[in-house]
Amino acid sequence: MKENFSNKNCCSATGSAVVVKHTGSHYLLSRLPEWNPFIAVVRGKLRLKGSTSTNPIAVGDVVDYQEDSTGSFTITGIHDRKNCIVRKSQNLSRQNHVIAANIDRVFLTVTLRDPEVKLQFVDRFLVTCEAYGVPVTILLNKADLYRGEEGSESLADEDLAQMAAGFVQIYSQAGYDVLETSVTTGYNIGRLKDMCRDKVVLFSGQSGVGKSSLVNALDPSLNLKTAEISQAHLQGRHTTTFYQMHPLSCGGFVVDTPGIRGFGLVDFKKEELSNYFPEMLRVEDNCRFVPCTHTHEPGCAVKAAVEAGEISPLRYSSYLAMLEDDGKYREGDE
Ligand SMILES: Nc1nc2c(ncn2[C@@H]2O[C@H](COP(=O)(O)OP(=O)(O)O)[C@@H](O)[C@H]2O)c(=O)[nH]1
Ligand SMILES: [Mg+2]
Ligand SMILES: [Zn+2]
Repeated sequence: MKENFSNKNCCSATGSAVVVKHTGSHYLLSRLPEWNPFIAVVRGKLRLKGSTSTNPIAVGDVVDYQEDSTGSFTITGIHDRKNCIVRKSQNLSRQNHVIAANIDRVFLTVTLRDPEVKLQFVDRFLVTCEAYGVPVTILLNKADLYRGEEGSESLADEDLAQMAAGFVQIYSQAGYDVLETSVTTGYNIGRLKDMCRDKVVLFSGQSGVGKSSLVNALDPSLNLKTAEISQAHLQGRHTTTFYQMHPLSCGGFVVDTPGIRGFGLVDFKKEELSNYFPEMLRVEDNCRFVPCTHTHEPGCAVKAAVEAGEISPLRYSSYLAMLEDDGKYREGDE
């Protein structure tokens, strides 16, 4: 085949690149970490390497592309995914929708007030991240609501400050990183920037916690809309929702998922659920029975750890509630 030099501006005739946007009919690809998006299309059905199933291509997927003689690009293959975030449909078709692939870190954003964090929502979300193999950091945003001015001893709100300390304690004890942030004061925004550098990250959490504000604080040029009431209408639907990746001026890339506050709960076997609670996974080898559901079995190391204060009783009750639910929980059930 003769070389085609008609589209030399950014791309060679074949190669691999990352999907940075999907808009119904076509995809935008860029060879990260370069930011030079170009259009590509899929013809026919693509098979995932090493898998017999067909699957839609998601933002974050690494794909192979080929340029044809007219200078347009076709996606010819998808690379294996490091991880992917799947959203279960709430309708009867039970179809799964891949939100994003190859995410380096999810920032689960919560606030103590406006809106008030629901621990069961947090715990379900964390279980989902564990099941998908996506590293997660919890951002406790709006820290200005309870923290005094930098360098001063005074606390803005003692009660809220105590709740914050309790929250941080529960989740650090479970093995998660919790970063308190404030867009208003800039508190820990620098550390957040450091965590995003050269990574593909995603912000998730309930509406109103400050996801868009945080992303704008990382890179004001993105100018994402904040406090958007219309977002409420997007929740629970995904037909009109397109995901896309934005480059951050501080380095790294953020996947924007409009209207998504959680990912729903994955299907799991009852005896596997505790594997998705890191603090239970750590001790369950010492349970007398294998498998152990950590409910009624004698000699249960998890229950012993709860009684010894090594596992938070709140986390344990979330675990029990999830066992009871039997996977019935779906996103939007807050
Ligand atoms: N006090 C305070 N308000 C914040 C902070 N971050 C965001 N907000 C406000 O919270 C509201 C929701 O923010 P937005 O970014 O739209 O939340 P999103 O729905 O998660 O994207 C807006 O009114 C923001 O100004 C913060 O750190 N402190
Ligand atoms: Mg937003
Ligand atoms: Zn047990």
